[in-house]
Parts: sequence; structure tokens; C-alpha cells
Amino acid sequence: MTVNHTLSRLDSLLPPLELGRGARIWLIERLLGPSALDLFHTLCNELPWEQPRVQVFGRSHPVPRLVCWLGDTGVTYRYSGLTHRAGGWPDPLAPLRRAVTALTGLTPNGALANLYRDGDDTMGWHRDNEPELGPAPWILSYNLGATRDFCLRRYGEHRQSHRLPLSHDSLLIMSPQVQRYYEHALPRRRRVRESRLNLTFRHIVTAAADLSG
Ligand SMILES: O=C(O)CCC(=O)C(=O)O
Ligand SMILES: [Mn+2]
Repeated sequence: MTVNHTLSRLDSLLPPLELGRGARIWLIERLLGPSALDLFHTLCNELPWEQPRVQVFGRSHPVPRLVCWLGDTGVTYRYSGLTHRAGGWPDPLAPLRRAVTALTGLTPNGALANLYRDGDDTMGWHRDNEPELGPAPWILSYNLGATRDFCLRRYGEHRQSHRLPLSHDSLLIMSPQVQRYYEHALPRRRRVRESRLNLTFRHIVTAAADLSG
């Protein structure tokens, strides 16, 4: 499936938000409909969530959310300093994966699941640009549960440029240039008491071990 095909299919559905420098995002709401609520509860209860620790300025801290790596059996992804190996896709994700592929023409081989237990759980500024994602990664980010603000800023700048409230059952699609020229974050929102689950579908082009040598 070529990138041009992907763009034309999405473009015929709804126009992208142009961030600049060819960075484009699409936001599709109500992707699955009523079944999204069941999926939310099933994934919250059944995924093998972990809370890895990361080193920050020489001290070890738990990441401020729960995470789980999913994907085709054997596909590995490196985060929080550890290599995680996927053991196959959980059955309840099949309809979502079909919907994502029907919409985009893309068939990601992995997904990082994040569970934000409430508004105190966060993700800091970063880009999804690890070498194993290849030079031009599309990121397909599906949301369940509480609405949270997704923030973007130009890479290298401090001022936030966009804030997108991502609601239950929405899919945010980011073109490769978004990872090149922008970084994103999910800031703390103390007023949010409910949990939110996010799945970022990605395509791993090379095993992490091959690249890290
Ligand atoms: O939870 C989100 O919306 C963002 C997740 C994210 O940026 C990631 O998993 O890399
Ligand atoms: Mn990210």
C-alpha cells in the first residue's frame, strides 16, 4: 500500500489539519460506535499492564501511566530502556484493527497501549521517531475513555502550538512529517478523574536489536 493511496483515501473522507512543513493530522470521531465502550472495559481489565521504571537524572522513577506492548508475534519495541516482545494481537482488538486498516490502508504490526488511570497520569514531550519505526513513520492513535488534551509544539520550541481534546472512540492519524517537525505530549489534567486508554498503532520496520547492534 503506497503512501499516496493512504492520503487520497483519507482526504476523500475529511480534510487534514495542516500543521506546516507537510505535517498533517486527521481526527476521526466515533470510529467504532457503541462497541467502543465494551472494548475499553475489556482492554482495561485484560491487558497485562506494566509500570516500568525509567532513569531520570540518575534516579529511577516509575513511568506516570501503565503500558503494554502488543503486536504480531515476535515484533519487538524498545521503550523505557527495555526491549518488549509482542505475543500476538488480543482477539478483542480485531474489529478495531480492521477499521483502522479499512480507513488508512495501513497494516501496523505493533501498538503501544497506554493506560492513564486519571488526570495525574501523563506523557511528556517526545517524538515517535525511534529507529525501528523507519524514516517515515505513520502513527495511528486510538482513544478510549476520558477525553484528554493532546498537545503539539514545533520540535525545538517551548511554546505549544496546538491542543486537541481526544475523545472516546476517536482516531488521530499523524503523517510522518509530524514526528519529524513536531513533538507531542499528554499533560496532567487534575480535574480528570476517569481513566483513559490510548493505543498508538505503529509499523516496526527493523528489529530493535538489529539497530542497536
Ligand atoms: O496517549 C496519547 O495520546 C499519546 C501516546 C503517545 O504519544 C505514545 O504512545 O507515544
Ligand atoms: Mn508518542
